[in-house]
Formats: sequence, C-alpha cells, structure tokens
Amino acid sequence: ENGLSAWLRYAPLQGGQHFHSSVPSHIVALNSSTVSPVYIAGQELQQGLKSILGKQCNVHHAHYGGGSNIVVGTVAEYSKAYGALSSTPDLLDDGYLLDTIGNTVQIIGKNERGALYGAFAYLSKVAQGNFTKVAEVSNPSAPIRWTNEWDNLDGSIERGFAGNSNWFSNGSIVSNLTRTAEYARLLASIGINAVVVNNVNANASLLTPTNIEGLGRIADVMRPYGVQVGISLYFSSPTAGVKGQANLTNFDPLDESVVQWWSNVTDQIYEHVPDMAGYLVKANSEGQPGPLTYNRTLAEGANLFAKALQPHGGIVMFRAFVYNPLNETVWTADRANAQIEFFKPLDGEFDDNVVIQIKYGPIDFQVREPVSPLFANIPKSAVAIELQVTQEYLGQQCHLVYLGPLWKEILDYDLRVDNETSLVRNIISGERFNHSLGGYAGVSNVGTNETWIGSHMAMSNLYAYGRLAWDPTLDAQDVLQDWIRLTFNTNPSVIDAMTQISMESWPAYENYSGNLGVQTLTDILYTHFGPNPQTQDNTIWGQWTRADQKTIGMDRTVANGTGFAGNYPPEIAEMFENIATTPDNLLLWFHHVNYTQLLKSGQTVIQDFYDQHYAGAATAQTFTTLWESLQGKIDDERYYDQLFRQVFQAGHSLVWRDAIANFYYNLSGIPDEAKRVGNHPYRIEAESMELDGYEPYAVIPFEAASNFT
Ligand code: BDP
Repeated sequence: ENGLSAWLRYAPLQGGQHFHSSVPSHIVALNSSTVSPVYIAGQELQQGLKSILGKQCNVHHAHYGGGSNIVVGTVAEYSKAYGALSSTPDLLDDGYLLDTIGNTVQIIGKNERGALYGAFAYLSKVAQGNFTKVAEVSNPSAPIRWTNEWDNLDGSIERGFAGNSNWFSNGSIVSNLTRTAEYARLLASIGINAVVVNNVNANASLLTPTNIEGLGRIADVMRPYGVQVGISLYFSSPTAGVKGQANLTNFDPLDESVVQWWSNVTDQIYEHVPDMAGYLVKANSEGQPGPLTYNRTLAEGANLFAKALQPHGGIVMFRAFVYNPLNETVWTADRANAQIEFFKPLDGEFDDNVVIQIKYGPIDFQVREPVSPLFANIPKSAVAIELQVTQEYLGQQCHLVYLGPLWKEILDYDLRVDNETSLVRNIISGERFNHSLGGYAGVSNVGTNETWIGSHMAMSNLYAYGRLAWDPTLDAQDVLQDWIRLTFNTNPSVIDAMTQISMESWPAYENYSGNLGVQTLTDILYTHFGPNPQTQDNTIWGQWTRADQKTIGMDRTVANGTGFAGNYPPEIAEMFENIATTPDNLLLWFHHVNYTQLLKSGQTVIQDFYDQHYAGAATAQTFTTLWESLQGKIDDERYYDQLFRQVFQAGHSLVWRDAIANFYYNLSGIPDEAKRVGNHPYRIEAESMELDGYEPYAVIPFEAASNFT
C-alpha cells in the first residue's frame, strides 16, 4: 500500500462473489486500437472487475452476440455495431451515458474520452459496493479541466513536495515514461483532460528540436487516457538562443519576425503533438518577460500565441497573475488591485482562443481570500479559475488540509454582476457570459514520490479537484467520502474518522495560521511554510497586515483605503466597504481596525486572535487521536506514514499558535483574558537547550519558530 495506485486500487470488495451476477461476463470495447481510450476502457473494466469482484470477464472489440454484455464505446461506434440508440442522450463533448438498467451495461461516450470516463464512473460505483441501477447522463461543467505542473527541465519542481519530476531530468525529457502514463490514468479517472507539463516560470530550452520530440513522447503515453499535453512558454524565447531555433534580436509581439518565429515553432510542436492542448503564459509577472517591455499590451502578447495556435485548434491560457513587485510605477499601493488595472481595460481585445486564467483570490493561494473580482470584470473574455492542489501556503503536505470546502466556497460565490445571480462556477463554465471556452487549472505538482503528491491524505485534494471541475455542484464531503472508500476502505469508522479530520482541517489551519482574513502569516520571503508574521509588512512581496501597536488590517475600502473593495459589483462592493457588513472572516482583509474592535461575536479582534489560534491548535491535537483510532482498520504502511505527519502537524500547530499569539501580544501589549499567551512556565525554548555531541546549525532557509517572537 504505497499509494501509487491512489483511488484506483480496486481493492477486493467484501463478499465480492455475491455480486458476480450483477455484472455481465463479457466486455465489448468498440475499438481495437491499443492506443484508443475505448480500448483502454475495456482493459480497465476487465482489470477492475477482476480485482474488485474476482470476476474474470472477456474483452471483445466488435459486436458480441449472446448473453448480456458491458458495452463501451462512442455514440458513433455504438450505432455502427448495434444500430442507433433507442433515444439519443444529451451529451456534450467528453460526456457519457451510463446505463446499468436491464441485462446490459451501456457506457456510451460522446467521444472516446467520454467513454473512458464512463468506464471509470462505473468502476467507481462497483468498487464502493454500489450496484444501484442507474441510467445517467454525465456532462462536464466546462471544457477546460487541466492540471498545471510546475516541473523544471532540470527535474526539480517549483512548490512541489513529492520529489522530482516524472518527465524532465537534466534539461530534457526522460526515456522511461511509465509514471507519466500512470499519472494520465489517474487524471482520466477524475475527468482531467490536459496537463501543462512545465513550470509557468518557463525555460526557453523546452523548444529545442530534441525537447519538442520528447513532448511528442509524453503526448503519446498520455493520449490513450484522453489527456492532452500543453506547455508553458517563456515570453522572450526568440532571443534566448534556443538550440536548433533561430535567434532573434527582439521579442516584440508585433514584430513580424517574432510572429513568424512563434508560428514556426508552433508548427514544429504540432508535427510531434498533433493534438497539443495549448500554451500557458506567465508574462510581466515576478520578473518574467512580457509584452510591456515593448509598450505592447498584455492582449497583444496573448494574441501573438493565439494566432500561432489558431490553425491547429489550440488555446492560450494567459495568466492574470500579473504584478511587478520590483517596479514601483506599475506596482500600486495594493498588489490586490494589479489584475484589475491590467486586465479590465483589455476586455474585448483578446482573441477567441485566449482564456484568462485567474487565481481564486486576488493575492496568492492564501488560506482565506475574497474571490478575485476579476471574474466579474471581464465579461467579454473567456476565463478559467486557477486552484492550487499542492499546498504551498497551506502546510506543504506536512499539514493535512482538505481543500474541497475552500474551493466550494469560492465556486459557489455569487458576485452579483448587474445585480443578477453570477456564481463563480457559472462564470468560469462560460454559461454566465456566453463563452464556449472556460474552466479549471489545478496546480498539482506531483512528483516521483510513490504517494504522487507527498502524502497519502493530500491526494484527496487532487481527487476533489478533478471531481469538482467536472461537477462543481457536488458536495465537498460527499466527494471526500468517495475518495476514502476508494483509497482506503468502506468501514464506517474509517470513513467517520477521516471525514472528521479532513472536514475540520481547513478551519483549523486557518485558525492557527491567521484568522479574521489577515491571511496565512507564513514566512513570505521564500519558504511559505512556518509562521513568520514579521515578514508580512517588511518586504515588497508582502501580503500586508499593516499591524502596529494599536491597529491591524489592510484598509482596502474606497473611502479611506486602497479602493480594492470598489472592484466588485455594487452589491458586493458595498458589503465589503463597511465594517458592519464585512464578514468577520475577511475583516482584516478589508479594514484597518483597533485591536479592540468588536467582532459580530462580541469579542475583540485581539482576543479572538488568541482564542482562535488556541482553538485551531487544539483541534489539530485531536487529529492525532482520531488517526490513532484507525490502527488495524487500515494497512500499517499508510497508517504509520500518516501518523508521523499528524504528530508533526499537532506539534507545528503549537509553534504556529505561539508564534502568532506572542507576536501580536508583544506588539499590542494587550493581555490574553485567559492568560495563556506568553505564559508557558513548562516550556524550555530550543535555543536554551544544549545536546551533547551536536553542534548548532543555521537552518537554510530560516524557519521561524520561537526566537523571533
Ligand atoms: C507563487 C509561487 C511562485 C509561483 C507564482 C506563480 O510562490 O513559486 O511562481 O506564485 O503562480 O505562489 O506564478
């Protein structure tokens, strides 16, 4: 139980033989090409049913007479083999019909990929012991359901916590792509249809002829699973001296030689990857080059790639994460305003195959942010939401933080554009503003570690990402419980304990790492891991708490602050403009208040800070006990691996609690009514300890624990 097969373990179902008669003995997969998703669906069904039920089924690739069968194929393949379906299901691209009523199981996809998705959906039910008869049509909420992988060509992964890259090493694409194929299989089972394989902080040498050929190999192993390949581009590649490509003297998006350069490189890529999904571009952000160097707009930059891709049917995911911390003239007083300033004036100027990829909040994957107002401000542009599966600011897989509920809050948020219902999930699906493109990008950063993402429990986030991208109306807890049953087992006490830990994990992390909307008070300089509240206001990268001896919070009101609240449609803007109507959990995000400001609960800001940090850390202690209740109910391998992490989280939550509570106590001088803060008679600080035979060692990067508080 090393985690490698994740939720596709196909563990034997208790009493599986009793269900043999519920499942036909023959599988008809209506495509005999071994690289077609329908063929793969047949293999998967055979392997799954054997493993889950112990039932050996035969696979055929053409109409098979006699007895009841499991038939899997596209609408077209089906009607060719069996004649037209009795009624035509209402299927969108990638959608499927799963009909288990009667003697035959029909799994019919709109396309090959859809048929494979239907096969996985059927196996997911069987693996959970669910033999309820269904005749259901399932369609994706949006066409774009991608992961972004921040893999570097040297094999490292930016913000990856699970080892090295599965596909890059030493500047090129590895020869053994077994894990890459296994990853595509996992992604297909949750409806993900493309992977951007390299870091948004891209390297031009991805575009050498050898690497383009390597991208072709990656695409070849992913294609049978219906997963397409996309790549991130380095904007100034034409001047980067890419081996095997022309070297230009400029990268101006309107220069004819630059336009030619990109169209030529794009053609070369499509020769090797005829179904490449498209490009992802991070431009003019955090030191990355972009069109602004030539006084061109971001739209002119995006359209450069759109035009090169257009003949091939590819799309440009252009990131809205544009701000420049190093340039005071562009960087306004509030980094949260930057996206609106850059993108709002450009609405309507992007080509049809450009999608603006927007992080869920206006800053950067914090534990609590308001929804990015950009979703409400560029109705003429197709948009996608960027979520982060890898837990960069959220404990880096050393803390268990189930993100389904966070994403649901964002996706269900009603932005009230033109005073009408405008749910984020309906904006990104394209429904609200009438776009055919739109969807989801999840930064997942899986590595060579057997758990894929760095910890067994964190895989619930990858699973939930795919399931919610397919259907954002699902309940985060239901999705979690499917994952638990598939990944561990169906024992009710296992489901209960894991559900409780997971569902309480995001609120607990928020409480001990930074509540009331002050954001994750982590080290902001680089590690983004331990507590380091003092870095928040001291650097240009800061998230800004604006804390001093009497007050705390960032005033983002129109009346007195940075004006950010005014970026929302009127109903929402008005709510955030006023302290009285701003929800407590975003109070310090929008307002600069006295520590003694009263919350809606009647508590003061500072006392709530103390109380919640203690409460959050106390909850994290219970996770260890709850996890211990699983001993013997799940396999030892995963039990002990996760136990180690829970013990760490319990301890680190205390470090967080004390670092933050002490910091604000020292700053404000206001004592904790419950007399806990600053009062730890039992504690011996690490720096007062000496251990024989050991030398003090400066940890790099520096991690704040106790000394600085
Ligand atoms: C930040 C990460 C950084 C990424 C950047 C981005 O710290 O590593 O390059 O976002 O999304 O969260 O471009």
